[in-house]
Amino acid sequence: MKIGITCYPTVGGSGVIATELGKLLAEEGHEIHFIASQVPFRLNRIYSNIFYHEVEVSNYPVFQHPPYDLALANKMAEVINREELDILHVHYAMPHAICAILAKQMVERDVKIITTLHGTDITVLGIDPSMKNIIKFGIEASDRVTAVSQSLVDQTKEMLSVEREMDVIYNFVDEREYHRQCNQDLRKQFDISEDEKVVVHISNFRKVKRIDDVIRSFHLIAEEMPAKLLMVGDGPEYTTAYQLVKDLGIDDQVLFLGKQENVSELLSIADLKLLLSEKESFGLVLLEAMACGVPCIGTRIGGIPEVIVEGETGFITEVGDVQAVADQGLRLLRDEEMWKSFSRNSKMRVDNEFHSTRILKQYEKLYEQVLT
Ligand code: GMT
Repeated sequence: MKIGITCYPTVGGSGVIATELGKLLAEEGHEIHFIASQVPFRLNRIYSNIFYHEVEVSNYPVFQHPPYDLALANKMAEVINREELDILHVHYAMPHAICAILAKQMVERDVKIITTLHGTDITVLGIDPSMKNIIKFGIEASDRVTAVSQSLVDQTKEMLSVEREMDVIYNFVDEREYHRQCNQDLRKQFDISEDEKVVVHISNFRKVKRIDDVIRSFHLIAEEMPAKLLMVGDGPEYTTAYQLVKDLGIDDQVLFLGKQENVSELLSIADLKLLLSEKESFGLVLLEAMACGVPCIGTRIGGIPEVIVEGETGFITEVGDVQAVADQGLRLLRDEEMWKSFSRNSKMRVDNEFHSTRILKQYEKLYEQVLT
């Protein structure tokens, strides 16, 4: 098949999934055309059957706001025609789904539009009155719609009053990259002693991630046992988080590592992963951690309970209940047998439910269905 893919090319779960999917599809022999504003950051090697088409936006002085969305639709139409695309798969509804529909109207070709919803396109933008109706339009006019969790399907139906059928296709990780590696040297580099447990948080440090809760939970854990917290990522809450760590006097135990590329190396030295968000349609970072055998504690919201199995691969706590996070974290970190079994179960769950081959097949089946 000839498949166009549009995504946000910078760091973020939706861009990661879109790019990894494109790579897997290319490995299966499909011809892939990325249409985006930059080369997707995970497109880190050459494939003879992956092409990149850059969207160029005119900066003509009369435009108060450069019309990126129209330039994207124009580029999509051009690529659909020239490359004879069968499918245009867009990740993140706003504005990609709407641009794809506009592009389809511009061409003669009966290209099929698949939209994958990733979360904030619905849970944040879907409640913004300036965008709600156009997002609903994009979803309703797509040929097929998928969402990364059942929770996201339910929220989309409820928040946007959408009645159409939507498929749940879960996220996945590339198992070749995400697996536990032995890396004692990295522990030494971070000055982590043998008796210290390593807790990790990875995010874009936005408000929805409730970084304060991560730090406060860790503080309670670190009062009871030697531990270090690795904070990976960057974003608007970075400065506040840094200040809280100072105020709590735990700056020796909390390491802010900024954005990192080889996250699986860091996860390989971790004992516990915390994701305590108030909104999270899936939580790809949980899957990345689980693939590296790291048990997770997450909040009972969105898609998190579809990823973590309570009492088997990790624990689920209520939003804001930092004491419960610390209690469950300590229980797990103190009980070696429990930790080993959670670690094994996590890895097994990724292999059984979220294996890249399984998810790839689900997308391929969807493409075949829509084309027949
Ligand atoms: O806010 C983020 O975490 C980034 C955002 C994105 O657009 O990449 O992530 C969303 O999509 C990811 C991939 O499907 C999901 O794993 C995240 O849970 C989702 N984020 C939210 O729902 C807040």
